[in-house]
Amino acid sequence: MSVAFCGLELDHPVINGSGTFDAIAAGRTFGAALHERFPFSAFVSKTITVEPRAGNPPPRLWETAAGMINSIGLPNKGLDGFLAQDLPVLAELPVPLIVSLMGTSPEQFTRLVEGVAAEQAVAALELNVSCPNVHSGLIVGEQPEETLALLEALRPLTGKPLIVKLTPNVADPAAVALAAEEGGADAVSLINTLKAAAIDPATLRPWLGAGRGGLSGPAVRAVAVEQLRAVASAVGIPAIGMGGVASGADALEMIAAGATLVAVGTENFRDPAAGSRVASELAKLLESRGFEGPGAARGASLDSPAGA
Ligand code: RRO
Repeated sequence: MSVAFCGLELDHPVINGSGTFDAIAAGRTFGAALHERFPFSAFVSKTITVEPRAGNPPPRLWETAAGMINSIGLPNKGLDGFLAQDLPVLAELPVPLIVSLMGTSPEQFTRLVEGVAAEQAVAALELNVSCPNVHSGLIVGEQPEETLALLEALRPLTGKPLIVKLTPNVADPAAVALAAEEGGADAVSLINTLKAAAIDPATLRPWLGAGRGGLSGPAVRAVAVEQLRAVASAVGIPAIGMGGVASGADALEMIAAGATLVAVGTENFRDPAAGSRVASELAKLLESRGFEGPGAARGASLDSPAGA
């Protein structure tokens, strides 16, 4: 089940989606058992920004049929708070650490990359250019030109892997992925959440404090599979596939759509051990289907699998 990803050797292909598993809180709850049976082969932290943020006004969650809408709004301690308080705890995790970053300008991204990449405990960086819940006037990942310019600014700052988290809220995600690759990204991850809203049936006003949010869970999986196939067919860099993965069969579908790694997101809220379960179900499924490992099934659904 081991898999090579951007120079990292991972025990299996299942990781977490950023912001869907609080490893620090889980450590307080589960103690040593968390490290003994850590559910993911690498850990992606919740996105941080340069300055601390309080997040969006409540309510921040709405449960939908087969999913949920979040309007969390990126609450975090800011770069200095993360480095001082969170990183020392996350550095103790038994798997490689990927830190997720978001800025509203190239200068902010530069400060974040410079602050984080120098830390020995950080294996790779994920650039979140796709958060639907922070309204800065420009979502970099909605435009290939902005994505390319951002990568050209950040690429010289670090030799560590840069993963670009793509938005599904565009007509052509493959064009953005290609721009990320051209700018020197090492991998892409997709999908972030789909723009969504819910109306409070009692008041007929928007339920979420911010008026809208991002949809995740099984409801979005078919959208993710379509976009993953399009992106994996277009680029030569590896992709992390996510969007409603809740079982080994879902993970195999992502792998067949071209994913090198698969991230579990919303399902972690229902079952904190979902990552381990998805990985073991995937292992059994691969074996029963006669695949030697996840790599053997990668891109099986594509007309021209990557590397073919
Ligand atoms: O914090 C959030 O509201 C959030 C983020 Br940063 C993101 O990238 N995707 C999402 O659905 N929510």
